[in-house]
Amino acid sequence: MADVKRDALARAGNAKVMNRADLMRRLVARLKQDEAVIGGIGNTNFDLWAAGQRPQNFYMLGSMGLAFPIALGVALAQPERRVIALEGDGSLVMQLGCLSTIAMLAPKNLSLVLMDNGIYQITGGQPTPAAATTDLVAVAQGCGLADSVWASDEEDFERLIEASLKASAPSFIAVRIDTQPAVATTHRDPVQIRERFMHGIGIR
Ligand SMILES: Cc1ncc(C[n+]2csc(CCOP(=O)(O)OP(=O)(O)O)c2C)c(N)n1
Repeated sequence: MADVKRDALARAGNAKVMNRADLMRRLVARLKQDEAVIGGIGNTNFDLWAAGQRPQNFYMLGSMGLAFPIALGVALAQPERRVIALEGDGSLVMQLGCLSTIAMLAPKNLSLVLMDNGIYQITGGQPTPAAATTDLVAVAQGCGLADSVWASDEEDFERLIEASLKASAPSFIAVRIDTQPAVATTHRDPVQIRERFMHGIGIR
């Protein structure tokens, strides 16, 4: 485990600091059609919205740390559908246990994307443990998510996303991002968001 942590920290240290909105556009451009995408509270949500609204997108409002658990539920309920979840580092720290559950249940169709800016940006920029002591790729690996890596730059991110969409095990892709604010704000209508998503994944 010491080696795993050292390797992960080395990759984190080498990872380019990228931009969330740019990565989100690259991610959405790689989607084929039916993939479900779950945005976490705040900035991942906002930049996903800005990258182009799709009925297969779900925008989590209000509670930290629920993007990965919601995505796990969708992935288990619809094993034929690829599911991508986006979460901020502060939110993931609040809900770390979900990584163990995901590793144990091991849905083949789930890609987890961590947007790590090292701060709780939306509430004023307080530092998260990810900025100081906690390497979330090492945590994910320790939880049993073997396919967990830091993206080294934008091209690496696109390659990792592409690979994860074809993978037969859950994957965890972490990116270091800058502190640019999100480029838009999700329209806050929870009922509409839920209904649109249910239609989008064929439940309604
Ligand atoms: C359970 C819970 N605790 C606290 C908050 C207040 N809150 C909303 S967003 C946020 C920070 C989120 O940080 P992170 O996930 O790193 O995303 P970022 O803002 O950096 O994009 C906090 C503390 C909340 N909404 N829910």
